[in-house]
Amino acid sequence: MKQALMGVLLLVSLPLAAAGMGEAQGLYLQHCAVCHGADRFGLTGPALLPESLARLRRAAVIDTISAGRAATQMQGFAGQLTPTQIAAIADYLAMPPAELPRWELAQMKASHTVFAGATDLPDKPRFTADPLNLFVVVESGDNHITVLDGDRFEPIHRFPTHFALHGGPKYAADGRFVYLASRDGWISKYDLYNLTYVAEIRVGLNTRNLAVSADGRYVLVGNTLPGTLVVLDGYDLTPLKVMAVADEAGQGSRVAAVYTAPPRGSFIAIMKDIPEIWELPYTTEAVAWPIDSGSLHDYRAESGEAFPVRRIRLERHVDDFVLDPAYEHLIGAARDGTVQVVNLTAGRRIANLPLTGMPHLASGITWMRGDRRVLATPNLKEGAVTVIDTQDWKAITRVPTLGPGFFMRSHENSRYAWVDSSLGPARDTVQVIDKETLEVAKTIQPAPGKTASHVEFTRDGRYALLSIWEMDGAVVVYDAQTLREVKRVPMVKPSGKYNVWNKTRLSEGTSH
Ligand code: DHE
Repeated sequence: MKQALMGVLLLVSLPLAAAGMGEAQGLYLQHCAVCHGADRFGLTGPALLPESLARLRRAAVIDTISAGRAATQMQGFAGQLTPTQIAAIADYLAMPPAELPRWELAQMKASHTVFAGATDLPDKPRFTADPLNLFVVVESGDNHITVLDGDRFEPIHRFPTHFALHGGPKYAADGRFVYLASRDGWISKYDLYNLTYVAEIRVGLNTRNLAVSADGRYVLVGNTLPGTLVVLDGYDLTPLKVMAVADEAGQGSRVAAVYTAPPRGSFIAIMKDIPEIWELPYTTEAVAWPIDSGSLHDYRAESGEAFPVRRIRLERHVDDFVLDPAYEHLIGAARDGTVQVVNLTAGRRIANLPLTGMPHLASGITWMRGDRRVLATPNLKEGAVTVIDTQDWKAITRVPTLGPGFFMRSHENSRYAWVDSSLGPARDTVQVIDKETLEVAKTIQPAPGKTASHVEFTRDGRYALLSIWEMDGAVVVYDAQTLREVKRVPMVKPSGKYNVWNKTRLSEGTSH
C-alpha cells in the first residue's frame, strides 16, 4: 500500500508541485465540482477518480479539460485556465482521494428511482418488428442506445444512457427487459416493449459488469470500487444484498467479472486480487444440477442464507473467462496470459493451457468441428486466434490474423467466425475464418482508416452486423454467407450490439 502510494506520488508531476495540491483542489472545486461532485464521485458528469480514469493517458485527460468532449456537456477550459492550471487539475484527478471512497447500502437506496407507472405497462411491443430479433446497439460516442429492427435494419428508437456503458447489456429471459451497466456504477432497467426506462440505481463508484439470473428475479453486479458484489431485485432494482469481497483472511478484492450460469441456477464471479472463483446459487428450487455429491446443493441447504458463497480456491487468479456451453467448465485467463480450465462441479483446476500473449476469453466462442467442440479465442496482444479442443483442452492451431483484436463472433447457422484486429495497425480490417478449415477466408475493410470491430448476427444467422467505431461511424450489415455488404446504418461510435434471440437463447457464437 505504502509502495503504491509512493508510486502515485512520484507520478504527480511538476504542474501539481508548482500549483500546489491546495490550489489544484481549489481549481477543481471552482470549475469541475458542480458536474463531477466535490468528492469526485460524479453527479451529472462522470466520476473522476483514478479508477474511473485508468483507461485514459494523462495527455488525454489534459486534452479533455482543455478542449471539452464532443457530444457531451463537457466544455473546454482552455480559454479560462492556463496550461499549468489544467495540468495541475489532471494531476489532482490522478491522486486517490484522502479517504477511501465508500458506497454503501444507504447511498444506493438514495440513488434508486423507479419511474412512475413504468412497472405497470402493457406486455406487448409498441412496434411491429420481431421483438426477439431486435438489436440493442450501444453508441458510446454520445452515450445513447439505438434499438434496431433486426429484419429491416431500421432504427426503431434511440434513447440516452448514463455515461460510458460497458460490457454486454443483459436481457431478461423473455427479452422484454434489458439491463445496462455504466462504468460509474449506474444500473438501469429498460422496457424494450414500451421503449422506456423502468428503474435505475447507482450500486458503486466503479463497476465491471452485471449478470441477470435465468429466472429474471435477480441482477448481480460486480464492482471494483468498492470491491463489492451487489444483488438487486430484477423487478425494480431494489438492492437486496451487498457483499464485501474478501478471502477468508480478510484480503479484499475488486471483482473482475460476473456471469449467470443458467443450468446451475447460479452466478459465477471472478476476482482481480484474490485467487478465488465464487459461485452464488440464486434459487433454492429444483434445478437440474449437474452434480450429485459433495455438492453445491448440499452446501446451500446447510447454509440457509440467501446467496451463500461457494469459494473455489485456485493457485493463480483469473481476470477474464468464458464458460463452456454445458456450464461445467470455466476457462480463465490472467493478465500475465496464463490460462487455466476449472471444473466448476469438482471445484478445481483440471488443465493449464500454454497460450501466449493475452487471450481475450470473454470473447471466446465455441462450435462443433466434426465430432469435437472447439473453443476459439482472440488475443489482446498478438495477431492470432487460438483454437482449442474442449475434450482434451489442447490447442489445435493458431490462426494468424492481421493484428491483436478484441472480439470474435459467429452463429450456429454460419460457417464463418469473425474477428477484428482493432488493437493493431490493421484496425480498419476484420477477418472471416472458415470454422472447418480454420483458415482466413476473407479480409474485409469496411471503411479504410476507421476502426472496425464487434460483430453480432441476426437471430437466424443470415446477416452479420459490424461496427465502425468512429464518431461518424456506422453499423454495417453483411450477408453472412456471401460476405457482401447489404446496408450501412449511421451510428455514433457503436461499441457493441446485442441480438435478443442470440443472447437469450445462449447462442454458441456470442457472449451471454
Ligand atoms: Fe470490455 C465486455 C473487461 C476494455 C468494450 N469487457 C467486457 C466484459 C469484461 C470486459 C469483463 C464482459 C462483460 C459482460 O459481458 O457483461 N474491457 C474489459 C477490460 O478488462 C478492459 C480490457 C479494460 C477496462 O477498461 O476495463 C476492457 N472494453 C474495453 C474497451 O476499451 C472497450 C473496447 C470500449 C469500451 O466501451 O470501454 C470495451 N467490453 C467492451 C464491449 C463489451 C465488453 C463492447 C461487450 C462485448 C459483448 O459482445 O458481449
